[in-house]
Amino acid sequence: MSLRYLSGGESHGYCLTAIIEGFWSGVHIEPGNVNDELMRRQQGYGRGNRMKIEKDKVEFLSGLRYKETMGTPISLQIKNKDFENWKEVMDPVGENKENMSNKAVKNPRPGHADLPGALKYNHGDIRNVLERASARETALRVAVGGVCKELLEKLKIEISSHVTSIGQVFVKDGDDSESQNIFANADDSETRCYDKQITEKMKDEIDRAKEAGESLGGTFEVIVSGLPPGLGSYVHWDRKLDGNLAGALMSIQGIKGVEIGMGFESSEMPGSKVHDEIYYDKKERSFKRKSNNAGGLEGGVTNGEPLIIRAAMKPIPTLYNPLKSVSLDTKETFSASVERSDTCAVPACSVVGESVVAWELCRAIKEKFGQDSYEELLRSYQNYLEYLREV
Ligand code: EPS
Repeated sequence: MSLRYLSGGESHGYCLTAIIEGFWSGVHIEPGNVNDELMRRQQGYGRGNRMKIEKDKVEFLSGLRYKETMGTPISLQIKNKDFENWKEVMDPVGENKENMSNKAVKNPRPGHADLPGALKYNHGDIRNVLERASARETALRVAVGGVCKELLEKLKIEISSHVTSIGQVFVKDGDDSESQNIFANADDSETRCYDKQITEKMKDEIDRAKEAGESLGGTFEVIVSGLPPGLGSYVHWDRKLDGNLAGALMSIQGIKGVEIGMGFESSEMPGSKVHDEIYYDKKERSFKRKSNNAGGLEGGVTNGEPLIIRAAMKPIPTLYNPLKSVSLDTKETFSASVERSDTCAVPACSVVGESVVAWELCRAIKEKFGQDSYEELLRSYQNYLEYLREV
């Protein structure tokens, strides 16, 4: 039994679409909640003009009746409002190819999928690559993640995120990143940073980059509370939850690094400063840790502590002061193409991060508990929690 989904859609095509298969029946999905997630992704200081055009809204086409899942494939779509402006260029069944070649892209952007994508699929027009490689696709991942969050919330599993740096502006070390306030404040901040002063510094950094025709990357942290121990597995490489989570985050456009818990820093410390001592909480009848440097995962399995995972996003490759590149046709040196773009999309990316983590957690829940309906799932989930208290 597994949970899977496929997606399709180009950035300026008619719509983005996904089909989720293997999702439990009997789960109430509130489209408004999924739309709230989509809205959260569209926020963030440093986005370009595209976000003024789009107002992402999910449409469910199958798999639900009266907002309740049936266990059948859930098809959903998000229309691209900008398609109206790109109809002639992006027409899936157009006749007049001239309309298409008017907007052909020939000069690949360093750092983008442009060149390797064109070489791989034998495209003379790089638009065929960039339309799909674009981070527009992440709107869909957030919609799928929104469906998953509806289930996770019922199991009292909560996912949040916040931005920890943009360019050279960092959140100070030593802050307690598990505090509830952080996430409420992050949701109110234009850069998803919980600290008001640092938010202002991040905005200045973005303004400076924009003025210089530059783009900026940054880091963010996703934290999940309420996870039971035992999701994922140590028995085989492809069932290790840390590997699957890292893979999911790395697959987001622009992500160049992922770390869990203490991450890279743990390689610089002696073992006694890294590993989290175990004690037994008699009142709660559960095994606990005095610290959480493992970030909630040991051996690819959740250990009952909050999951803490961070990702680093590189600066967006589209530069208004473009780097040198080579024409696909003439091989002459040119400035790379300038497509309209964002200066910084780290705040949006942190919401995408939550969504891909939500998906991977639902997959791990399906793997451990299986079941077809929500009622059955809840029963076996609760039985397992009771077993843990009796261990
Ligand atoms: C993107 C380029 C921009 C971004 C886009 C990702 O799009 P456009 O070329 O239409 O201005 O706005 O992000 C989104 C559309 C989105 O929804 O996040 C790119 O090249 O990756």
